[in-house]
Amino acid sequence: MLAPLRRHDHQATNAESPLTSLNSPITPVGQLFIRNNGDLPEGPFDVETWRLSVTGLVEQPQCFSVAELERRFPVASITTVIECAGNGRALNIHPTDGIPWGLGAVGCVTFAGIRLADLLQAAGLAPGASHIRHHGADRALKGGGPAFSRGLPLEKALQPECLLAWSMNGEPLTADHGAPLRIVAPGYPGSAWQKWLTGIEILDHVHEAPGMSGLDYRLPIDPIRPGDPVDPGRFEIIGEMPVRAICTTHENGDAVPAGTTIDLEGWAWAHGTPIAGVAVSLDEGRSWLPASLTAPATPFAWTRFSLPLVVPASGSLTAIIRATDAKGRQQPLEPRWNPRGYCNNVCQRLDLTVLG
Ligand SMILES: Nc1nc2c(c(=O)[nH]1)N[C@H]1C(S)=C(S)[C@@H](COP(=O)(O)O)O[C@H]1N2
Ligand SMILES: [Mo]
Repeated sequence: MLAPLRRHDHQATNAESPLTSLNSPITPVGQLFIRNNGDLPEGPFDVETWRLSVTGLVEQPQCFSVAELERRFPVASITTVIECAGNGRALNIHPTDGIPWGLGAVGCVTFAGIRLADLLQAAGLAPGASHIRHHGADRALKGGGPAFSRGLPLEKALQPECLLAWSMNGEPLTADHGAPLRIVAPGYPGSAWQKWLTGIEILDHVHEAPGMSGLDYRLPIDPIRPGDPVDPGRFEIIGEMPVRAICTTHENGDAVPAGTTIDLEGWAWAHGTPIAGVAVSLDEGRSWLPASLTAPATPFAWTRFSLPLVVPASGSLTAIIRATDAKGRQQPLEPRWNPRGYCNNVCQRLDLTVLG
C-alpha cells in the first residue's frame, strides 16, 4: 500500500508525496504531488468543448478544441521529471514565505499530447515574438480573477520536449493535474507547466503580470543572506532547475537492523543534463561512497542510484546524499538561501535509527 499524499495547510489542494511512494520509475498519478494556487475550474473537462486560443503576435489568431489538436497535429509523448520550484523549501535553515515543501514536490511521469512548437509554427509567429504567456481556467481563492499565469521564453517553448498534454501515464489528465490540457516544459519549474490551459499568448517581452514579477519565481543573481537588503532588479526568472537526489527506499526516522546491509536507493535528476554521479557520506561530508547508477529512460527522466550500506552495531546512521550532473554542478552541503526559498537543492540528510 502506498502512503497517501501529505497535505499542506492551505485552502487549495497542495500535497506532496511521501518519498517512499516515489520508488517506481514512473510515478503513479495518484502519488504525484499537487500544487494548486486557486480553485479548480468547474469543468466539464471535455476534449470536444474545451477551447484553447492562440493569440498575440501571430499571423492568424486561432482556436482549437483538445480533440482538434489531436486530429490536426502529430501526437508526441515524453517521460519527464516534474518538480515545483519550491521543492526542498522546508530544508532551509532560515524560513521563507511559501508552502513548506519537503522533498516530495516532484515526480516522473509520461505525458502525451502535441508539441508546443507545432502549434506555434502553425499559428505563424510574427516578427518580434520572444516569449509566451499561459492562461488557465482556475480562479483565485479570493476575488475570482485568474489564479495563476506564467510563461516561457519562446526559445524554450520551441524545444521538442515542450508539449501541450492531455494525458498522464496513458490516462486522461485528472482534474487536479490540469484536465483536459496542460503545458509540459521539462527542465523548467512546475510553475511554467500551466494546467487547465485555455490560452497561449505570444508576446515581444517577458510576461510580468502579478505573480511573475518582483521576487516571484525569481532567484537572486548574486548570493544573498537572510536580512540582506533585497533589490528586485537583481533577480532573474527561474529557468532550468538544479540537480538533486532523493532516497526513496528509506525515510528520516526509519529503523534499520544493526549489523545488516541495506540497499540505499533513490533517484537523481538534473532536468535534462545527465547525472554524472551520486555519492553518500556517512561522516558529515569528509569521505564519499559512490553509488551505482542506472541510465534513465529518457534525458528528462530520473536516474536510479543504489548503494549497499552496512548498518553499525548500535546508535544511528546519518547518510548525506549528493548528486553531481554532467556539467559539474553539485548539490551544496548547506542551503543557498533566497527570500522565497526556491530551488533549495541542499543535499538530503537521512537520519536512520539502528535497531539493536
Ligand atoms: N492553472 C494553473 N497551472 C498551474 C498551477 C496553478 O495553480 N494553476 N500550479 C503550477 C505549479 S506552481 C506547479 S509546481 C505545477 C504542479 O503540477 P501538478 O499539480 O500536476 O503536480 O502546476 C503548475 N501549473
Ligand atoms: Mo510550483
